[in-house]
Amino acid sequence: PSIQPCCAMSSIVLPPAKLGKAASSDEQLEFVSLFPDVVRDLSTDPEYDDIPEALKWFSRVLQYNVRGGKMNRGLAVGMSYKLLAEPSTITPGTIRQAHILGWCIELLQSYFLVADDIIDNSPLRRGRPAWHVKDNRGLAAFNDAILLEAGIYKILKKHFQNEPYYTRILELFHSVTLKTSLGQTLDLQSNPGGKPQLDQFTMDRYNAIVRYKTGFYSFYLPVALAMYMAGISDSDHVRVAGITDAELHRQARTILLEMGSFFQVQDDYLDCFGDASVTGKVGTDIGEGKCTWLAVVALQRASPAQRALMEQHYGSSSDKSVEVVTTLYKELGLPATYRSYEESTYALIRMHVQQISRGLNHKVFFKFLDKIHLRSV
Ligand code: GPP
Ligand code: MG
Ligand code: MG
Ligand code: MG
Repeated sequence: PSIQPCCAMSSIVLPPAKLGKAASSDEQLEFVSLFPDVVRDLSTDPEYDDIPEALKWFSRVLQYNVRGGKMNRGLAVGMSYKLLAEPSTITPGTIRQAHILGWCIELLQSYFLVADDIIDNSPLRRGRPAWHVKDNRGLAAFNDAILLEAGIYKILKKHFQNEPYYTRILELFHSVTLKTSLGQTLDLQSNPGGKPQLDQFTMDRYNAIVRYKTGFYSFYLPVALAMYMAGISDSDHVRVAGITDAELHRQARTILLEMGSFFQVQDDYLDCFGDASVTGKVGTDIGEGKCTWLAVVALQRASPAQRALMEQHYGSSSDKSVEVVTTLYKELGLPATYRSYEESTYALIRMHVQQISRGLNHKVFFKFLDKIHLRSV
């Protein structure tokens, strides 16, 4: 796709300090303090000392794109590892390894976001110009996305190649990347050529999109990595009371994918009704004609006249069309429906965690869930 010159929005720059919580806890400080090592591993490699300009650019790409987010995914690896591993195996060294895996997820996330912002024509990310907009970088930003992805495998090799679980985590990164891009494929198939296919905007289709594009990499990946580090290997090995490692992974995946869908519904709601000075991004879903939770619920409720308004305005990025659709969402009562969805889904996921009687420590799930409940960012 060609990149349209990005509207007035590209000049909006918000203070990054407003994004997420400050690194206050020891855990966050510990995690953040490892980032310079990750940058150093990637940008000062003697293997490439014949091309210092490229390494210098790589360092710049990392500094701009990997930092500035909430780091929920990255932090979740260490947090989960401490809850899941045999206490005698938890050392400063293994905690550091868990945090390095956390940074690999943050690299994966930055790779997806650079690509996603090109795809979604989004001008702002984390309160700053999206990378493709910054300094008119345009589609050259796509190469930087590839750099970010390649960085993951270099870090994994350097720090994990001698670990018994190296192949498992490598394959997990590969399979999660495939699942995410298949989710992104479904997301893009909702509006081929920029024309939204409203008759395909069903809740079933929506659920498939968000399960794949968000759930695996944002929720299952961090916990699964911690499980592998803790020796829970996705095999037929029987661990507790007849439960196999494979069963524990299935259990975690089921709950974490539910959480992922919950998170993406929130993301869709905030795209339209969130405060850009808090979310650090400006909504583009209506203009881009995305199959979102709001659009699906609106179409379920719309009268024929309201559906005609959706047909006419959804997928058009003019201020007028975005306003017509936003007003329609309000008339259909979507903000109130969202609030009740958020409460009931939160309660439902909690209940599903509590129903796990034999298996993983419930705190792994609750810590994650409580971070996203009632979020505005
Ligand atoms: C969220 O969609 C999904 C992603 C960021 C995954 C992207 C995956 C790729 C393979 C590129 P979104 O567009 O709603 O996210 P946001 O609101 O943050 O732009
Ligand atoms: Mg997208
Ligand atoms: Mg997007
Ligand atoms: Mg979004």
